[in-house]
Amino acid sequence: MACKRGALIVLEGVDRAGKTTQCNKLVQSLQQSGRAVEMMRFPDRTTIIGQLINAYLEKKSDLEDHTVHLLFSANRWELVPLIKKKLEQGTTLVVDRYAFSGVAFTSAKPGFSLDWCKKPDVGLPKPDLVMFLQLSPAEAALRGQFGEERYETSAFQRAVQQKFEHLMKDLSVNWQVIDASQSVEDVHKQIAYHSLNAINTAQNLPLGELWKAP
Ligand code: NYM
Ligand code: MG
Repeated sequence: MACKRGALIVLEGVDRAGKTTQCNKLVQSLQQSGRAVEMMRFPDRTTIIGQLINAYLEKKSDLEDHTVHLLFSANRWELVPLIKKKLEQGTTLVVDRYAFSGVAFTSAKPGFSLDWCKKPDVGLPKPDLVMFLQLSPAEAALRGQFGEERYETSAFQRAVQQKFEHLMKDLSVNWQVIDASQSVEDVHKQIAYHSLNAINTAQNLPLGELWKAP
């Protein structure tokens, strides 16, 4: 293929770690340096499935826990054709949350194993880089009150953090832990550094499949 593929770059972390701010800054700085880049976020609340998820998160509807887990996964799969097309065209994608949030949030509920939670996302396009914005519950508390959405309590967020820590032990994923307690600018510099490395490496490698044995 003539054109080099874009990189799939994911930002993860508990709520209020600064993912959305940093995704926007990263997209801006990569654009300014002349690179083709677009932002995506999960859940993508604009699709039909996304609207079901949105109503659930806003507590306007109740969904059975397995069901909503599968909807979050389906919301990723429905965007896979677009993700693959963009990457093939040479566009780098900066993604605000991905399957790791899916697994961390559901497995923080009683009765859900990490293993069961990973299954529906096995085979998704594998990110070339996953940056985890690390913020302690104490530091997160300093950033003000939680919103009104489901999952936005400190007890649940602590459980989610522990699940993320399990997921980060998986060395088949290119994890980079970023100290999110630093200034917005300092966090951005590290994110930009890792992203440029990932973009350079990815262009010569085929896109992988998440959580699948090679
Ligand atoms: N969330 C997000 C999940 O529970 N499962 C998933 O697969 C994903 C992608 O949705 N609290 C949760 C994490 C968040 C919430 O995210 C919405 P955001 O970034 O605040 O829109
Ligand atoms: Mg949020």
